[in-house]
Amino acid sequence: MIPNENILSNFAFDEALDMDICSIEPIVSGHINHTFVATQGEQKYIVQKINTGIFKDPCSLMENIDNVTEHIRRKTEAVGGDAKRATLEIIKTNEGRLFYTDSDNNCWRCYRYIKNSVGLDTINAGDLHTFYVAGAALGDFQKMLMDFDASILAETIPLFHDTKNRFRNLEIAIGENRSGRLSDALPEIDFAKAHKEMCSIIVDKLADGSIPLRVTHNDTKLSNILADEDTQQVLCLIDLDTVMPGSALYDFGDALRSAASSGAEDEKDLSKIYFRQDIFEEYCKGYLSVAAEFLTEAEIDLLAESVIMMTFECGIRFLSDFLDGDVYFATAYPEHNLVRARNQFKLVADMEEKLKKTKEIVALAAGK
Ligand code: GN1
Ligand code: MG
Repeated sequence: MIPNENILSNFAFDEALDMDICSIEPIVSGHINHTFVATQGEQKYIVQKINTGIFKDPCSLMENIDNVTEHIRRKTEAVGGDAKRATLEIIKTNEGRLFYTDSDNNCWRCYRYIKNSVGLDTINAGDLHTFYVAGAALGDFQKMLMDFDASILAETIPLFHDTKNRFRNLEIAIGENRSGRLSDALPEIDFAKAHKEMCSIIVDKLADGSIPLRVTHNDTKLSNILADEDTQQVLCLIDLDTVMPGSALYDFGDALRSAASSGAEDEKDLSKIYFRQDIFEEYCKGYLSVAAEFLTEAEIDLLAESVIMMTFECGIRFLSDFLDGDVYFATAYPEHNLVRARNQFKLVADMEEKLKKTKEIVALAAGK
């Protein structure tokens, strides 16, 4: 559904958008929300329809984003930085609200497009230094939010990275077999069951306090890091929908799940999918160049395992959704979620084989 004048006229843009001259282009970004770019002369905005099937409380979602972006804006200004490029600016509605609900109950939000910005995934693909920069960007994000009061954040998706709960959901999906596809996924189900104990690695340590609760981004792929197209300097992390209290390990592990894969998340040819330890090493060095000062020993000890765990978690989420009949992730063809699950499990198996070396890389980068 493309946003029309009835929707766009509710936002306090610099100048009202005139549908005769304004262009609205859909952009493919992620599996969850619908995203468009609205351009009118020099003005450019991101317009998104929030997926309220998944984000059931859009008010809390937008308050989270507003609170976090305000914190980043204040801190950036305090050190004389350019706040307009250090975080996305929410364009409020004419009534000063953070999003607009249309007559069909669709929720819309707008951000100012940061000029000359591109996703880090599109910069110098293949240049290892990009991964160092991405790791440092995650460290900076976490550092910037160290003094943010995480208790004011709502859990926009409850139990989002509670991997034990994700596994329980998989068991329910297997038991219910709602799509009737169970027999297509038997090897993947076996793989998941054989790795069940992996689910407790982070969750149990968070629960018993041996690793700290921190503000986490929860979707740290390279395309969610914006950089200046010319200077290639990192500007900010975007897609703050899942900013919640959690573990720094979620963000590190999830970033490398995608960044350190040799191929796309839905590559069908599994011979092309393996764990890029060279990328892991660069990212880890960049990350620890910032984060070593605030991470605890226990967190650093789990960095290598976190990558396996987060890849496994994503795999079981895709597998559950395949068994449930593709009710969560957007899919382009019927086996898409199964292809994704297989792909993630292939990566898990390769990461497991390489774990000893991966841990040595972490220890070296941490100066141990
Ligand atoms: C979803 O839609 P996107 O790409 O931003 C998902 C992430 C997964 C990712 C896998 C809210 O993110 O957790 O890692 O797909 N986001 C949500 O590609 O579930
Ligand atoms: Mg996302």
